[in-house]
Amino acid sequence: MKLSKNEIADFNKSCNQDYKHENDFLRSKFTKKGIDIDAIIKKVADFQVAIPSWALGAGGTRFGRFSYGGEPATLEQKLNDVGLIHALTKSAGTVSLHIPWDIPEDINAIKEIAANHGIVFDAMNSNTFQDQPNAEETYKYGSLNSTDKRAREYAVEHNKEVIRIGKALGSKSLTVWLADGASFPGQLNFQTALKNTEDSLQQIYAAMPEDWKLFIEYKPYEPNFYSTTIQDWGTSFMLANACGERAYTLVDLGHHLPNTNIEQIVATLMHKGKLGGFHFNDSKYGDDDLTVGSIKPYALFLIFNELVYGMENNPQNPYPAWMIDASHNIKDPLEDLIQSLEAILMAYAKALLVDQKALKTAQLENDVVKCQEILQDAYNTDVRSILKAAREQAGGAVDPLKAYRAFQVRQQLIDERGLEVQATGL
Ligand code: LRH
Ligand code: MN
Ligand code: MN
Repeated sequence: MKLSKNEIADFNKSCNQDYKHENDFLRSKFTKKGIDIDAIIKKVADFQVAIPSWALGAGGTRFGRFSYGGEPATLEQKLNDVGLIHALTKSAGTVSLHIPWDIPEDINAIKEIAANHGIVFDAMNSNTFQDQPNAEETYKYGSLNSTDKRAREYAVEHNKEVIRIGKALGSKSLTVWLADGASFPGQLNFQTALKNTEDSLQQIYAAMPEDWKLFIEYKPYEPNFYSTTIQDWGTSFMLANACGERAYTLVDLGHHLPNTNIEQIVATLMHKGKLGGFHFNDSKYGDDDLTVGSIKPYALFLIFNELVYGMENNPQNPYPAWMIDASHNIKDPLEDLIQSLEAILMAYAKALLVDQKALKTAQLENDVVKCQEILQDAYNTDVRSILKAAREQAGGAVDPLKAYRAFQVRQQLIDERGLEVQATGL
C-alpha cells in the first residue's frame, strides 16, 4: 500500500486547526526573546532520521517473540514500510540497512523503490555478531578482536562486502558495532583484543571510498557480560583517532551504564569534531531499545540541547547521522516508530527554544537558578503545534498516528502480506 499526497492533504483538512493559533501564541511569546518560531518550524521540517530496516517487524526478547501481522518479509516490503512512515511524518527520509539481513538481490530495483518513496540510504551496518548459515569461520569468541587470525580476516572481509553493497546503493557511511568481548575474567587478554580490533578497523577504514565515514559504536555490556572490547566512548574515540579523520564515534542512547551523563559525552565529542552518528531509543535499565522519549524525556531534551549547541558552534564536527535504534515487543512497530519520531522532534524543537544568549549571560554571572529556569522554560513549552505546522508544510500528516489509524494501515498490510510472516532481523 502507498499513501498519496492528496489522501494526506484531505486528512489534514479534517484535523483540528487549533495548532495554528497555538503557534501564533508561541510567536508572540518567543519573538520577545529574539527566537524565531518560523525558523524553528523550518528546522524541524528539515530534520530527517533514518529508520533501521530491522525495526519494522516485531522484535523479541530472549524469552520469546510475538509476531505482528503484516510484517515485511523482504527488503522491498521494508522499504515500503519506511515509505509509509515517511509519507505520514516527512521526517523518515532515510533508511539504514543491516547486512546480511538486507542483502539486495537487484540493486537497481531496490534503488528505484527507495527513490519512489523519496528515501535515501544512510549508514550501512555490518554484522559480525551472528554466524550465518555456511559461515567459514565462527564469531563465537569474537570477530575483529578474535584470537584467531582467520576469524578476524573473515570479519574484515564481511565489512568490505558491506561497503561494496553500500556503495552500489549510494550510502556514504559504515557503522561497526562489535559484540566482541569476554563473559568471564581471564578469557581475553584485554590489550591483545584491543590491538586486534584496532588493526582490523584500520583495514576496514582503508577499504572505504574517500567520501565515506566510519562510525564506531560502543556498548558497555551484552551479549558479553564481563567485558566488551569497545565498551565506552573513550575507547571508540581512541580507535576512531587511530583510523583517521573520517572515523567517528557513534552514540547509542541505550549503550550506557545507568545515570551516565550522555549530554556531556555529546558535548565532548562535538568539541573534538568526533560525533559521527547517533542511535535514538530509551531505556530504564540497559539496552532496552524502548520508544524514544517514553522513559526519560528530560534527559533527551538535555542531550538535544548539547546537539543543537554543537551543530551551531562546532563546525569541526560533521552533521551527525541520526537513526532510531528501537525494538518493539508488544507495540505495532510502525506506530512505535511514529511515536519515536515525534519524541525526537519534540526534544529538538524544545532545544531550539532555549534562549542561548540569556543562558550564556546567566552562566557568566553564575546565576545557577536562572540557568535552570532558562532550560526548563524551553522544556516546559508545549511544542506539538510546531511539529504539526512543520509536517503540514512538508506535505505530511498533521497528526501521523491518527492518520495511520484512520487509513487502517496495519489492516491493509495484513490483507496484503498475511498474518504469519516474519521480518529478518533481531
Ligand atoms: C547493538 C545495536 C547496534 C546493532 C543494533 C541491531 O545493541 O545497538 O547498533 O547494529 O543494535
Ligand atoms: Mn545501536
Ligand atoms: Mn543497542
